[in-house]
Amino acid sequence: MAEHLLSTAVHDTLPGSYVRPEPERPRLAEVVTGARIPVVDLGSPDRGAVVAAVGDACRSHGFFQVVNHGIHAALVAAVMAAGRGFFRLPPEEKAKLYSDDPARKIRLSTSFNVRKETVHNWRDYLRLHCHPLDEFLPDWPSNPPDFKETMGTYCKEVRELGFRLYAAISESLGLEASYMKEALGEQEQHMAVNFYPPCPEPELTYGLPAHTDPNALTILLMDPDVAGLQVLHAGQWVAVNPQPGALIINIGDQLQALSNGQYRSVWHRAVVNSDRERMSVASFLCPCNHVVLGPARKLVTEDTPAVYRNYTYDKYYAKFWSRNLDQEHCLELFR
Ligand code: AKG
Repeated sequence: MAEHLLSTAVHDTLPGSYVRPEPERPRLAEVVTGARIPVVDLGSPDRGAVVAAVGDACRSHGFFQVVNHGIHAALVAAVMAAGRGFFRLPPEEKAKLYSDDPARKIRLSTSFNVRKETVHNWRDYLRLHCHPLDEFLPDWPSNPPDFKETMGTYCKEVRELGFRLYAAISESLGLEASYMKEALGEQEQHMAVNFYPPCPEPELTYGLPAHTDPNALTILLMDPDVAGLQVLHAGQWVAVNPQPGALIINIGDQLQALSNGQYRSVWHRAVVNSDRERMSVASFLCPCNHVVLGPARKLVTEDTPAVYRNYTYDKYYAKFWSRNLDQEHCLELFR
């Protein structure tokens, strides 16, 4: 129900339904700060160097930042402003879009899956299907007034950026540049505008608990000056502090499968803080629902047998939403 939204009220105490059991808490004091996840300069004229840097980052971290990515800083700023403007709308206006049904293609919701979960997360989110854009745009929020145009333009540019990244990722695996894009079929695209209000007891809860992304590739835009995203690297949680103007890229479960496990869909989480609200905009490129997915043939050899069974994304995605966010991915192992 819409009254569950966190963004409609100021909170002085953390309700019990958000409190994680002691062993599951974020242990913020143990998080590695000041480390940098790899940076890839997409503006470099040296294609070989870009492909090598993407491959290295996918192997070592599963996460990287891209700079000189071609999406204009003014558009990025407008996207953040439109998102914030949306969450500042009066409660009655936001209530019109509220739904806790994961099957709804346009919805404002809270936590992750309030129908299933036992402990909630300190997050509201606006989830939008984005492709084909003309099909969904009419039902997107019409407030703030520039929301549709700004977010629509951003979605198209992000999609193109994603396709450029697929080419570099394919090449870095020794595949044709077109491989990933073709293997994933006519792709769906979703967007989550995540809003994390200040939280009275951030050490007891999460904005989003540790998870891997079920889609193929995620392009994340976030407040550069409010920390919150953390990635699991070498057994430790590492805080991500993006360079100004950078976008964060991560490999999702589908690229883990297509790469036959060479690239990992890495665990990440969002923590909250007591002083400042935080916003992020996650763009998810997803496979076509019905194409058969599985390890690329060229990557399956006698020495590197197929790690995953073939499957279709519609079944995969249904399984993803039927469980808790912080469970192991649902790729089925051969062994
Ligand atoms: C997601 O939307 O799946 C995220 O992981 C968002 C992380 C963030 O807000 O930094």
